[in-house]
Amino acid sequence: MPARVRHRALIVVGALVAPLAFAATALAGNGGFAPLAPQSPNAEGIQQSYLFISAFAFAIFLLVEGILIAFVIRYRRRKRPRNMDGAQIHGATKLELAWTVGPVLILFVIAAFVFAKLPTIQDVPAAAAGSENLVVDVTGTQFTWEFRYPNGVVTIDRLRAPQGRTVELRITAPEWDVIHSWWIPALGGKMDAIPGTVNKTWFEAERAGVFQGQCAELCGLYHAKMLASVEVVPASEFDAWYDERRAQQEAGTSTLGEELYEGSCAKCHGLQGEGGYGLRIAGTQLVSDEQAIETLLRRGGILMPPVGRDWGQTEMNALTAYLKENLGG
Ligand SMILES: [Cu+2]
Repeated sequence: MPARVRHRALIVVGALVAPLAFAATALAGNGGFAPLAPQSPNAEGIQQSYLFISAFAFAIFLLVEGILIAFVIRYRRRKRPRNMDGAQIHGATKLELAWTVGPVLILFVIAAFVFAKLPTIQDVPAAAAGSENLVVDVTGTQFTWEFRYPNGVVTIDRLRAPQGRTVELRITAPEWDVIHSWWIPALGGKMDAIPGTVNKTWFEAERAGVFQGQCAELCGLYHAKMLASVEVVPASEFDAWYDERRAQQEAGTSTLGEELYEGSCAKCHGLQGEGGYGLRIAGTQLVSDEQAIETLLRRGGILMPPVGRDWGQTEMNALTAYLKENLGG
């Protein structure tokens, strides 16, 4: 083999082997290429579509690569001089028809399957007689998820939900914010949180547990910290918590202040207010001045977004009390 050819061959082999070597790490890192085990009917519909399409993709991959390898071997140069063309082949009507009609049929079958699944994925199921869907307003703000329940309960970054009951999510972002995307893979597909628009999605968790997710639309500096989780608990436990949390919120004894601090403030200012991307706030005069804090949260600062612009007085009071108690001078 001439040196130049050998050199090229090495590069080609290297380029082929490297992805194989990294594939194992990638596989170990994300737990596999398949979606998480679905825990809600809409997530099941998504997984079935994923597997259905993957079966075709895998079969086509095997077919194409198999033929490619067979042809490379069958029609290799052998003793023909390097500068001489191989045999020219023209026309194979049946074959050409087959490779045109085949893909069209495959695409048709895939489209039909996905359209048949779409209602299960998209449409919020009607509530059974005697029960109601739980409707939660979800707002994505740089870099926090806020959940607002019909009875006024507010939670941050973690949505609590009853097992076996349909939870309808109305997802949006404030007018002054950017686009985010709600995504808890085990409980369904992504849904964009767009300023000024309300998008709907839903889930009905089949078992209790905590399901993790994360903002799926690059939304700024701390996009990666915009995590979300759904904690599914048995329905009776949920009902008890729901009423208790409301009472606590009204009495000012809930953990809302802490949740707001960790969700909205700590990502930039540090868990102890020690500073990070944002300024150090621990021990400053500001944190003990409710009025100044409220003004700052509602209007924003030079680099700080107005994270509290749309907060109610409950949230504002919860946060100012938390700040004063925990980070005050
Ligand atoms: Cu985001």
